[in-house]
Amino acid sequence: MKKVVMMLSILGLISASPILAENTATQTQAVHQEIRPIVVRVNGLVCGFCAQGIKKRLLSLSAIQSVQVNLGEKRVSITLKPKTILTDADIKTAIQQAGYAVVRVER
Ligand SMILES: [Cu+2]
Repeated sequence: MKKVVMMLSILGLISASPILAENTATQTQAVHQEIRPIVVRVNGLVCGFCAQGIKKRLLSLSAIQSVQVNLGEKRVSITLKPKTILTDADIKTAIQQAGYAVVRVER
């Protein structure tokens, strides 16, 4: 009986933690939809203002579900909507239109 109570309190702690819950959700999505983000290295991406400009431009493309920017690594992660296609050229054009240059696209 003691064991059951302990298990329940551990489970309670896990579900109460938003960070762990988010990680679990991301992993579940990766397994079920097999969607891996496209990683784009961007030159000149140095501050939050750059990040917002790039995000806004990319999110205006209908194939893109979400955009995450890592300023430290000058990296933009793009997640596509299911059953959509986005070419490297599409990405390069959009980022150029935002005023930045793509170093490379990693898939
Ligand atoms: Cu900036």
